[in-house]
Order: sequence, then structure tokens, then C-alpha cells
Amino acid sequence: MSREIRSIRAMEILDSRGNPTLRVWVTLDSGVMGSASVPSGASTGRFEAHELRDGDKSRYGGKGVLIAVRNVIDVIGPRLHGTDVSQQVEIDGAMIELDGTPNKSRLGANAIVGVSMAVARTAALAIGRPLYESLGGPAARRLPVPMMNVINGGTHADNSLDFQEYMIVPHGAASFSEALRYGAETFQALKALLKARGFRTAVGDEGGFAPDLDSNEAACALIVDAIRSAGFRPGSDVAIALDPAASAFASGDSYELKRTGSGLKSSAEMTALYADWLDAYPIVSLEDGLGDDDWLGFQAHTATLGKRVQIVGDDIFVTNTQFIERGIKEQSANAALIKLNQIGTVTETIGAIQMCRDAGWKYVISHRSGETEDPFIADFTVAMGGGQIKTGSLCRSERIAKYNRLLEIERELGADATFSSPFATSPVA
Ligand code: 2PG
Ligand code: MG
Repeated sequence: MSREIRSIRAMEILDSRGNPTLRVWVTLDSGVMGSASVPSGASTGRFEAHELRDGDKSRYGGKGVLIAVRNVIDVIGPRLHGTDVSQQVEIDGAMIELDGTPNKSRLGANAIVGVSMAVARTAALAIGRPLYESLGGPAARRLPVPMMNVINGGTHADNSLDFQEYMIVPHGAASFSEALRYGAETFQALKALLKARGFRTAVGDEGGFAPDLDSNEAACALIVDAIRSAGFRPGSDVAIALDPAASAFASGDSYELKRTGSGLKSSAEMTALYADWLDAYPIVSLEDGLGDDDWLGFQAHTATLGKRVQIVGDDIFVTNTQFIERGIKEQSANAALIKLNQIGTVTETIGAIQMCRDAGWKYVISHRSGETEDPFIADFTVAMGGGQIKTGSLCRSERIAKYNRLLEIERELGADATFSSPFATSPVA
């Protein structure tokens, strides 16, 4: 059956924050058609690939994506017409060349990644295989341990917390579906605790609660209480992961913890603060504890904390091999967060993952704070086999869509599905 691309269409849709984004469809000569929808971040790294927005203030406050949509239809579509959809590398390369800028600012990384993802999905449909298998081959059997963002702060919520994400990591479960249950039960226990202690239970952008706690640290203590109250062991059953997203509160050479009124801290003081927390709470992963230009700080941070905890670079690496390579050389971290739209194509994303693997680094496939109902990253995570996904809380359907897709994959793989913790059991219980 012909796998040649007949047409590529796109339209403007809304993401989970009510902001415009793109949905792209690829249709083959055979009639097979696949689509994908593009996510969007709020706490973006400075060197992320360019998200093209119209800037026309009369529509969506300038956030429309009609120019990116036109770029898909008028520029990318005609160029890819007649190309074999299974040639992902060539297709992504052709789009990079067509764009011609270092950060995909001409056509828009949102336009390019939409096509790239839709091509991957259509290629899978064309051979009648699930996306995770089409991208990952027969070895794609590992279900990920989820990092579930149950308390939101920073740029994801209008509350009192400087730090963006407090996540639970149910890594002691025996399977993905059990991990999901551990997570959901802990989330409900957390809700009950918040209520009982007089805090509001409204949620932030990723579905985590957004209470006005007295300190950034109070969120860790609350989560430990919730884990216990749900009947699990903090650390060995359910651990904690943090993404302070420190670029958002970096101020010159310092970090300004404005919301909690904790004042200015140097890079070394931030690292000392995390070291104290590691002593007190079962934390297994720390992402963006420092800002995206604090390379020296990250190096010291990793030297001090890297043996005890996974140090993940998000804003500092932006899924870009140029920055990950520097990070590996300078030992700035020991893991990378991986987001397709930070770099803009499936091929380059896989390149970033391969670089992590070669260096013995871990990697975590991640959603964005602005998401859609597209569960693409669920399949992508299983395909890449790293065993970790970050895809939000235990409510809001744009987050749950990914968990539900992982349940389906687990079921489909049956006895072939594997699940194992990438973390040593945390010493604190
Ligand atoms: C992050 C992400 C996802 P955003 O910082 O890791 O949680 O947030 O999409 O806003 O960059
Ligand atoms: Mg982050």
C-alpha cells in the first residue's frame, strides 16, 4: 500500500489553558490519516525552539497561531507532498532546512513539531501498529514510573508557593496500573488533608492543588502526610520529585523567593536548602533547582547532590543536544527532561535521548503545562524506554488522557509489559 503523503492540513484549536495551538493531519495516498496536537509551556527555557504566535492583538490577545497554520498548509505540506511517511528522519530534516533558522522561528516550532508528530502517528497507522511499537520497535515494553504533580505553584498557579511542582513518584508499585492507583489514592488523601487543615483545594495548570501554604517546604511535609494517610510508605512506595523551575525566580546572580517572603538566596544557598530537604523528605528527583544560565551553579549542585538524587535539567538543556553535550562535559546534571516542542522534531528529540543514554544519563519524557487531549507522549515514553514520564496530576483530562493511554498500552502488552523503578529506595521513610 502506498505510504506517500497526499496532503497535510492544520487548524487552530485550544489548549488546556484556553490558548490557541495547532492540530495537524497527515493524509496518505492510501487514504490513511493521522493527526497530532501541539502542547505549549508557560515556564519556558530561553533557548527553546520558537513558538510562532500571530501577535495580532485583536485575536486571543495576540496568541493566535493562524500564521503557523498557514505555514503548515502552504509551505510544509507542498514540500512533503509525495514523500514516504515512514521516512521520519528525512521529513524532519526537510522541515529544518525549509525553515532555515537555528530556532525554527520562520515557520514556527509549533508548526514543525505538529507535522513531525502527525507524521510519526500516520506512519504507525500505515503499518497497522501502535505508535509506541512503530517508534520503538519490539523492545518497547517498559511502562514508565510517573511523576505526578500534586501541588502546583510558581508560574502554574496564583498561590503562595515560589516552587512550581511538587510531584509524587509511586515507584514502589508492582506495575504501571498499580502505580497509577497509588498516585490517585495519595492525591485524594492530600485533598482530604488540605480540606481538614482549612486550605483550598482548587487546582493549578497541571491539576495539582494550589494551596496558600506558609512556606515552600510545607508542601513536602504535607505530601509525606498524604502518602502515609493513603496507607503507603513515604520513600519506598511513594517518593517525591521537585521541579522548582528556578529560572522563574532567578534574579541576577541570586534567587528571589518572593511569594513566601524567604528573601534572596545565592546559588550555593539554594543547593544547601535542597540538601536539607533531602535529609528530611524522601526526594528522588530534583529538576531545575537552579536557573537556566547558572551553569557553574548546576555543576556545584550536581557535585554536591548528584549521588543522592536525580538532577534533571529542563530549562538549561531545552532538549537540545548542543546544551546536553555541554551538560555532560561539565557534569551539570545526571538526567534531562525531554519535551518534543522544546526542540521541534521527533528526530531531534530522539537524538537528545540517545545522547543521554550514551552518557549513562537518565531522561524523563514530559508534557507541557499547556496540553491537549493528545496522548502522544504516552506512546513516545514507552517507545523510548527510559522508564520515567512527567505528565501532571491525577485530575484534568488533558493529563489523565496520557495515564489512560498508558493503561491501554500496559493491557495490550500483557505479560510482556515491564515496570521497574529507576530509583534506589529513598533512605528517608
Ligand atoms: C516544566 C513544564 C512541565 P512548562 O517546567 O517542566 O511541567 O512546565 O510546560 O510550563 O514549561
Ligand atoms: Mg521543568
